[in-house]
Amino acid sequence: MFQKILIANRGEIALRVQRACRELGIATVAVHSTADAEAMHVRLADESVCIGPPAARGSYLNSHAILSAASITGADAIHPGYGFLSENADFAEMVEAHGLTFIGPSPAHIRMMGDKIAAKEAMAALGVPLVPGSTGAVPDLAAAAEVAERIGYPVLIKAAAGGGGRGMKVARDADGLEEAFRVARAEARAGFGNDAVYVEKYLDRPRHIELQVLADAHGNVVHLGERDCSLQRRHQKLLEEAGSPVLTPVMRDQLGGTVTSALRRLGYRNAGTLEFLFQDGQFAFIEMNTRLQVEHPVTEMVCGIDLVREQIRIADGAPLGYAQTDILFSGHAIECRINAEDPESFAPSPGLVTAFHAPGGLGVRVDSALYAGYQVPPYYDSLIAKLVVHAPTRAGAIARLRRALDEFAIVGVSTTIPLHRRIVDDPAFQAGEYTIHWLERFVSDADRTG
Ligand code: MV4
Repeated sequence: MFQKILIANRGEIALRVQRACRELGIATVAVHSTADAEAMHVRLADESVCIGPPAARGSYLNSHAILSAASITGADAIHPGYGFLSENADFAEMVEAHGLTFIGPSPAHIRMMGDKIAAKEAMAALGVPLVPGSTGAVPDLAAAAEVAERIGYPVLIKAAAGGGGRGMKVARDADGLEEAFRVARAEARAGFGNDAVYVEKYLDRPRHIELQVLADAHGNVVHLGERDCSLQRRHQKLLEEAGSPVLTPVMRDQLGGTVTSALRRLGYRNAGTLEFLFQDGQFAFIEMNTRLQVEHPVTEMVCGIDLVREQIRIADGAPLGYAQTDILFSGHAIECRINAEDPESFAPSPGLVTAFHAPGGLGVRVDSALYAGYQVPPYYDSLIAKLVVHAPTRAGAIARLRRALDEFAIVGVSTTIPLHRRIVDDPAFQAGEYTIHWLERFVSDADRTG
């Protein structure tokens, strides 16, 4: 087993990885920017190394500084967390070239899933359902028009190098196709240096449902059920649930069976998440994430499996040690992302946290690196805490969530806690009836009604 792991991240996820390391008896190395010298992930690590200036490009994205830190501290593996270098195939390759272990999938699989066209082709060939659309990239407007006529409007033009909502344009009809194609292609070239685009049928009211998988280096693949991540605004998720309010155990088993057999044949290793759109009872694969995700705790709560511990064991070559039938889904979990943001305008709200009190009690988990006296820096993501609740039923989880939100006190910076309180009190949310468009309407309706 590894003796020492360098955690190439900050904030709550750096603490999350440290916790798994500590339970496995592995020493931890924190890296930090000059802005994070007083951060909790630095205080709680066994050792820490300053790797550069506040801007992430010079620090948390500085692969050379991170590899140097690993080298001088004698770390034998690197956990990238989420964001930053977590889905950078070149970084994973450099880590391996230095004789260290990258705690994640192979560079080849990271690279394949980073190319959305390659990811879809691979999944389609392995029997995973897709949204109707072009087979691969469309070379020109005529080819895009041909596909659109075949599948019917509206269609979406997506960038092969996109993902997470960047580089997409809707064409409502044939008249709108030329502009959508031209703009999508120009944005893809400017944004990603790769102007390959593809066409998909536009689904107008889907839910966003993703499936968590774990795969070891010996061909064992299991799924840990789904998360419903439909509650989002401008591609920023705000609240996630496990399981989805609209999935039955039979649907979960069916999707899980398709996905695990595909990943077994692909030779995938470590943790991964397949993203689907779900509409009219049908799943359609859109993308795969080759990292640990922000919302992984809801899956941990319903399965009782520590995903980071599993990532580390898998990277060390250990077999999973359990089969699909050993994984039992128990109860319902909900996560609220608490951001240091104005709950009305969503403008970032960095600054001094003057008081901090986290909720507790049965079925409540708070993942956060916050403390009273901490200065939330303006340079990074505004996520400051994840409130996760677990209860036997969805209604029980909602009641627990409301109670925990009322206990939560963060003073000095504005947070999204008031917005979460309004969401949990909403009848449509309580009924589980929402699509990916629900939250944007909910927020703007509140604007109009004051
Ligand atoms: C779509 C779609 C509708 N139809 N594809 C946005 C992010 C990227 N991961 C894929 N996205 C979408 N792809 C088809 N064919 C709608 C979205 C979409 C979305 C998806 C998941 C979560 C939030 C979203 C918000 C807006 C649009």
